[in-house]
Amino acid sequence: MVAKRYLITCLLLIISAQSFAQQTQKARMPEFMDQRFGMFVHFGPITLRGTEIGWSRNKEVAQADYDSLYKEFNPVLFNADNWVKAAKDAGIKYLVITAKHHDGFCLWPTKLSDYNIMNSPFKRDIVGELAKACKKQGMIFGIYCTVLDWHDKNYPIQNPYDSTKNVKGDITAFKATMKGELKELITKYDPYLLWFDGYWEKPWTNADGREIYYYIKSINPNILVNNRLGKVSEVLSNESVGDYLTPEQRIGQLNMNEPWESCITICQQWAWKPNDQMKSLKECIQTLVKTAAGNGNLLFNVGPMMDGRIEGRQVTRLKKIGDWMKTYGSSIYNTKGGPFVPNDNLASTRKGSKIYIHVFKSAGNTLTIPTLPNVVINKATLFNGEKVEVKQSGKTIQLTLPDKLPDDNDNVVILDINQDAEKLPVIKA
Ligand code: FHN
Repeated sequence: MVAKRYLITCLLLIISAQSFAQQTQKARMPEFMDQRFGMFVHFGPITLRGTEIGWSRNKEVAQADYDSLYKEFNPVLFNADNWVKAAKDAGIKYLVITAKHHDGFCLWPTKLSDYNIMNSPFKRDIVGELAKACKKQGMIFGIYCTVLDWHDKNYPIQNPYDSTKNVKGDITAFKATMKGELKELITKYDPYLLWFDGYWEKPWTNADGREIYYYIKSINPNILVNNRLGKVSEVLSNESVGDYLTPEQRIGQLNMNEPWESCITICQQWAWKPNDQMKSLKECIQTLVKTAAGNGNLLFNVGPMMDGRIEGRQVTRLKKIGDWMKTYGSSIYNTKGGPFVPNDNLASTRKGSKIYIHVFKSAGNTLTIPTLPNVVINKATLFNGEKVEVKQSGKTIQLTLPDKLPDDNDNVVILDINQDAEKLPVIKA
């Protein structure tokens, strides 16, 4: 009888913990999605070679060489405040650092492994200094953690390019290490979100992902966790593990029902690469706009150099994005995507009784959009207040744009309508 009562109490506790987790995460998610623009930072000893983090191990860089790079890793010009300032100057609201990537090197003084920053010549807590700088400058702080770890002897896959190097491993011990590291990261740096990655290899199961997910929520139910702990990544379902979707190196489809965030590089590689091809200002701005217009966040990646600085040309590009956001930010932050499905010519965001039409290409100075059911457009203007003529004919609306548009990257027409635009159905433009 006592055992039965004890069992029921435990079950009630777990259920209430789970529902409390869902409630608080539910509260944080809309706030997170209002931020719309984040900075992803891929950083580690591999910057000494300029090849890709994790994946160049056993490829461009021999394993023994790769695993010894930390002995030379000394980013003396690393200044967390400068990284956060570069992000803020771009209009970025949250920052996610790769505390541990697939190569297993830890950028914080973990007790779980000697393969960490305190055993490099640098001997400073990069994760800790970034967490502090973010708090000081009012930037939301997030932490990237790999699931797979090719450096950990308990993880069966030691070299993804050569299965003959696989070992028996011990996933239970591997998960214990992961839990220990997560406990350190959560209790020491209080991250707003945890960004997992590397769930795709055989040794890792959906059940493993779920176990770690509830372990995290048992420490802090508020923490948001992306959908890369489990094995299901395309949808949010009872099967999937995680709070939001993460399309990679592409702008996600318009999705008004499930929170999503696209992670995209400002150059080509995630970690720093000398002379890596960088996206143009127009491409950067239109990538952000099309993501927001699809109702998603953009996590924009930079790879700082081996000396700890973010390349000057990337800082300049970010600043110019910030200049654009200074004018047009209200058409991005705290808005919803739609009602028009983005295409090569236009995209739209909306807030209250305003619809922001983002014009990428227009036929001459006329832009045609589909009529919005039962909607009256009270006024149409550019952001600088210039009037835009509206003519409705049949199923379409013609907007007559000024001959000279104020912005080369993306011009925004504000439609003031007679109702809450956020309640309008999605329409193909
Ligand atoms: O393998 C990683 C890659 O290095 C990078 O971290 C990206 C970022 O989302 N994710 C993985 C590739 O899918």
